[in-house]
Amino acid sequence: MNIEQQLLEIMNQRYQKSIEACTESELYYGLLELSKKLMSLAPVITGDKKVYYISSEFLIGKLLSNNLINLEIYDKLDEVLRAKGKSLAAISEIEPEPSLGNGGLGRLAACFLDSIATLGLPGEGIGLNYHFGLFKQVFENQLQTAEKNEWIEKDSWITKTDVTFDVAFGNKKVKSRLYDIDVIGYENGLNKLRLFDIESIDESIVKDGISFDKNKIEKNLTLFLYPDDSDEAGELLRIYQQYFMVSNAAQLILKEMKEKQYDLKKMYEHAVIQINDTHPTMIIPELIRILTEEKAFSMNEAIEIVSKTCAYTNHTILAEALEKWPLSYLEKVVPQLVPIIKELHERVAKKFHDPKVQIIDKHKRVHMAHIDIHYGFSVNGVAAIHTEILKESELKHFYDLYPEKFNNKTNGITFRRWLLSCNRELTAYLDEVIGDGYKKEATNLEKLLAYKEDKEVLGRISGIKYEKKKELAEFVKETQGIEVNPDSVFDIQIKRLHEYKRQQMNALYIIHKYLEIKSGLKPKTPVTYFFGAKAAPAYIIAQDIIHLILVLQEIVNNDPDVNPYMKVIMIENYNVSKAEKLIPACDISEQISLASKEASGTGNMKFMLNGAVTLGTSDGANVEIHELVGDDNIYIFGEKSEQIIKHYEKADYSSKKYYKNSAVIKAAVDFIVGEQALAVGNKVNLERLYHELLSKDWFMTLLDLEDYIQTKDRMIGDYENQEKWQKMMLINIAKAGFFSSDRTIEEYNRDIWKLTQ
Ligand code: 26V
Repeated sequence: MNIEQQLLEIMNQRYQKSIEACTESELYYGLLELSKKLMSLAPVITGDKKVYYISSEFLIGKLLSNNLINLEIYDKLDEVLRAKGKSLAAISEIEPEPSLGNGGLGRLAACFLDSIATLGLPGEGIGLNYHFGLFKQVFENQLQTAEKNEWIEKDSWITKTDVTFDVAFGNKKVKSRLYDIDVIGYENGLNKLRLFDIESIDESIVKDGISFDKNKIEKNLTLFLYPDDSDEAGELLRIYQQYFMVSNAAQLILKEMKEKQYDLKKMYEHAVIQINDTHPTMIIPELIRILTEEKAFSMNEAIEIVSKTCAYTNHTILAEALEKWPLSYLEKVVPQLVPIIKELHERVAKKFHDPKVQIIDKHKRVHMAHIDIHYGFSVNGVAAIHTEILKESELKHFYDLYPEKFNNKTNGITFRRWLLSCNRELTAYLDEVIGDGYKKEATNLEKLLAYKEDKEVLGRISGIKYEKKKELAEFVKETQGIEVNPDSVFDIQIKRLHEYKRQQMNALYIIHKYLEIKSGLKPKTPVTYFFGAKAAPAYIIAQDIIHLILVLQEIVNNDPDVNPYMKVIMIENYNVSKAEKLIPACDISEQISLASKEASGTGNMKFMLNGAVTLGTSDGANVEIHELVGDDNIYIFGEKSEQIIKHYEKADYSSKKYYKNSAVIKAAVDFIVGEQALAVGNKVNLERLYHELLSKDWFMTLLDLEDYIQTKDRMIGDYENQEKWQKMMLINIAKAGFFSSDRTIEEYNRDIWKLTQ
């Protein structure tokens, strides 16, 4: 039976209707059934050794379109449905987006699962099945409010398995169940994402917004991703979640080892565990505990086996994101791990006397990253500059001890989602011009360079950009009721809200432009400034920055003097699906973190691949983008990481100095607490942000502000020269091949995992 007949049969069985008569929703569920059936027939990827990618987040996005692409039936189905007056793109919209991740770390895990399967490598993701996941963001009175994000439906990609385990904590025991989501490689076989849940979950304990009783572990353990940890109960819950994740992972891995009759002594020949940031670190003491207590290994043997199996990826140098749990909390939640952790600590303390490399510090806090580094065989950063900073400053003391463990794996993105699926028009045109070889070997995109002076090709690429801008404008009109001019420059900053990412610097630029226009300086080119960002509910200054952006949206968009020249759009509840609409429509990609602070960034890669030009600091993967496209095809500004690190060492940065010495900076900062802003916004939020910028400004916004303004003005000016701009677009697309996550995964496999095929 061909695909069309199979779909007809499913629709007929489910709804006794023809395709023409079915609703988009009915067609979605029919296609879900069809895809699941086809995926179940795909060959399971097997091998002697498997990678287990343990992660607290998997930001997988909607799956229908991607799975159809990877099954190689998207185009055919698109054609069949179109002939019957239906749109596959519209049908795909029906799917609720899984809420299993927060930001870059979770999205990277999802891209990696796609690439692992695409390369035919045996591997699975292991994580948790959060019922409400990351909160849903709703704007009310120019403030972010948080609601539960209900995404799990009866009929979905998730398959309930009959695998259950017991997980014991110090004072209680819960039963877990395994749920699977199939991961199909592009023109390849099948792997799985394994998500654990508690059997006794109780969704009804969530009261207004996202509040719930944090002490009822048996009911709440898998309700939310990163529940508020501003009190002790919240921190304990995080530890419960983490141990639940790794206890299940350990039981699953050992179950497989047993089924395959592998010798546990040689576990590392069959399993490699990639620890995604510090959240899954307890897998190390947990495996050692099981091997010594239940499998009769000596402590020495157990430590050796586990250390040869586990590898750690660091995703941030921000001290506050490097987890340090009070030993007393671990004693409460996982007392069974405490003797193991103490033993691991003792061994380190005996060998090394430097307090900076100890596992338990003098305040009796357990440094999770230190466990990973001492007792794993690999430590990797996620972009060249990030790994260098780890080696030379943040983790220098460890690098001195174990230089051989450190390696870099510059992040990547799956082109299936971030080009083939989200920008079908550009994909089709690239196929026409350079053939489709880039889909298997991404660096083939360089073939495009032969056309960098070709007016026809440049015009077509820019025409596709214009179509995507019109689509985004329509979407914004429909969802948020704001009129957007597709002839304006689309300047986009979408990422988690954090002071180091400096959304506040972008906001200050907007204020500066607004004041310029009000004073009569009319720009040639209109610009639409887009933001998308969620802020952790307990992160006060981040909430204030969102407030400022929403206040600016209100002021700017309702001022007829400036309206023809600028608009501000804060996208509500930014998520993967919205990124898929924003990225193809972008002209200016904002990557403006304080140098040294953004480990890599992956949005920067997605934008580049879709023909946006980067406005960025020398940070994370921007540095590698810069090297690839050259000075003429990127706009780099701001102080370099070496200088920034020195500022921190010397503690010599004073934001007030910049404020006093520059009339432009002063005017922009003062606007935050000026009459106009206070007429629209809240005094408390705006004043707090104003004082933060003047008294602390830990991430040095004012340091780079003038350079940012000048560089951005020059960039917008260059947009006028369309010939120049289009060439930059083409070169960015052509050079994006390096950032395919297939390349990243090949490197992980070559240097760390060493899986045989
Ligand atoms: C830490 C914490 C600490 C407690 C509160 C909740 C929470 C959530 C996440 C994290 C880890 C953040 C690390 C992270 O997301 N890093 C990002 O990783 C991306 C993929 O490597 C990278 O592109 C980004 O630059 C980096 O910020």
